[in-house]
Amino acid sequence: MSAVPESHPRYVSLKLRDAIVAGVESGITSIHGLIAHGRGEAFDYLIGESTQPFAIEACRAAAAMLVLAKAPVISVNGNAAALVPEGLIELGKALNAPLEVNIFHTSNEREHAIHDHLIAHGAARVLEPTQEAQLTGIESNRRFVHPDGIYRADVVFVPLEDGDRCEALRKMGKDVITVDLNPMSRTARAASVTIVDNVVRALPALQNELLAVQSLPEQEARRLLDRYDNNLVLEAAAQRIRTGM
Ligand code: PTJ
Repeated sequence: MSAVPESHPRYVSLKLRDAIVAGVESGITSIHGLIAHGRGEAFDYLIGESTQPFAIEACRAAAAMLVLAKAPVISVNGNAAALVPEGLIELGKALNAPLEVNIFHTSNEREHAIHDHLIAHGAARVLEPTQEAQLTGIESNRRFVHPDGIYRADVVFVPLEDGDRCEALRKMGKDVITVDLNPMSRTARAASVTIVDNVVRALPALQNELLAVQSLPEQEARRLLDRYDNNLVLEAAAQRIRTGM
């Protein structure tokens, strides 16, 4: 860990770098995850490194979608596992939904390491990919899923997704909620709900919205979701990046 003083103006950002580096060193994060994180940092800088109204709006819709879901699942990759293990576990507990390891860069060792990392942080049940259930329309390692998890899910929450799988999940009739700092990415455009925010801020914001939505009558939650327009949210995020407003 780098000895970054708390007074450093980039303290939070540098600690997140430490977390990603630690993830690589402990075998849960892909080396490619460092590059993905750097890309995320650049977008985060441009949105102001704070949760914007368009992210709150998406969190509210995501909360409604998750509350209404029959079989929600939380998909976890190497970056998310390094940055927000507790947040993902808390979300799983709040929804009574399983966590499922699903990674892009093939590695059985890393899949097991992510599984063990989540269990060590308090997860009750973590599914791993299997050969017996596969997503259609996708060739990467992310096609291997668990029959009781992503395969049968109606809603998949998947931070830092890749475009191919997001499109494949949508074609299979599933709703996808993603967290992606790049509102122009294929994932951001293909998802049902895109939270344009850093996953470290998005998870607490989603938990807040979840608490609020869980106390609403079902019809209200449905209305909330019906009114939601992901394209408008993405446009607001792109405008923030272009103009700073
Ligand atoms: O563990 P694996 O093998 O599944 O690999 C995970 C990564 C993230 C390396 C893999 O999925 C990948 O290569 O992703 P991409 O296609 O580079 O996309 C990552 C997206 O997440 C980019 O649009 C980034 O801007 C965004 N991103 C990066 N860090 C964050 C983020 N979004 C939210 N919060 C972050 N902290």
